[in-house]
Amino acid sequence: MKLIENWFSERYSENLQLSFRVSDQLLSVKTDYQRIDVFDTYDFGKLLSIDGTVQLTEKDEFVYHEMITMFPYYYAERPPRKALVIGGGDGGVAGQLLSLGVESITNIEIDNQVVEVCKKYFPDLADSFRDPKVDLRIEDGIKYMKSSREKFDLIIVDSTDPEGPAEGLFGLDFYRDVKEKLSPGGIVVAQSGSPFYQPKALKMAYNSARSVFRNSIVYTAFIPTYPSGFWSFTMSSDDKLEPRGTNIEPGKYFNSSILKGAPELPEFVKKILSE
Ligand code: AG3
Repeated sequence: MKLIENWFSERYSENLQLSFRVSDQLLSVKTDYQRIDVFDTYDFGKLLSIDGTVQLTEKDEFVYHEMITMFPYYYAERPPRKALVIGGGDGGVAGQLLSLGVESITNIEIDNQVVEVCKKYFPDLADSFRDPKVDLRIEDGIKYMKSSREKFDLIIVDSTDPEGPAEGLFGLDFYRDVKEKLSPGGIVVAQSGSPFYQPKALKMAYNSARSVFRNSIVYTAFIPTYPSGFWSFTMSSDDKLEPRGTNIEPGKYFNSSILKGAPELPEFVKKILSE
């Protein structure tokens, strides 16, 4: 008989948390940047947490990874051929880009341990790093943006929340550097937090993006294991942002109606963006 129940909880506030019952804790390491934990949960499969916040679970990672790659992919005027991923040390974004046929992917992850942990516990995602089309570099994304001379058709910022190492990825300075790295008509997209619980994160990303780019749109997706289950992404370009509606290959979440509908925002989110 099992006497003890184990739970992992992400704390949203003093008064609120989301808890997963776990059958096992597979790993807990403190790296130079953050704490990484892997749990085996009953309902969502393996779960990766960084500094106590859910990064992905086996069961629902597809929503986030499809929406941060397929969505901007089908907004680009021409199919993007060269992409840059900032963060994304689990390999999920790189994997989606490969499935879309992107020819060259540079992936800049600050924490080597995230990559190592994901190779071991989430091989379905991290195996994308074995593909020769993916150039994985362990480097600070903010510094890379300042030093590199390369240009990209699509830049994807797959970061943690704007606390700790990722904070600078939501700021104006970073977006100025991003603009320099985009080829003509290029698109940048970033995860921008839960509009309900993290309106500041969304505001920060949106305001930074808007000060630098001619066009920015916010779109949302349903991600059950992230705070409030309702998540935002901010996408920008100096070119017009319009869906390129042809030959859409649906994913498990993404399809042509989501491409049209995801930028439709509830009133409280519009309010955050206009304040
Ligand atoms: N990166 C975004 C995770 C943000 C989650 N925040 C939270 N749980 N408070 C996900 C990495 C997946 N490639």
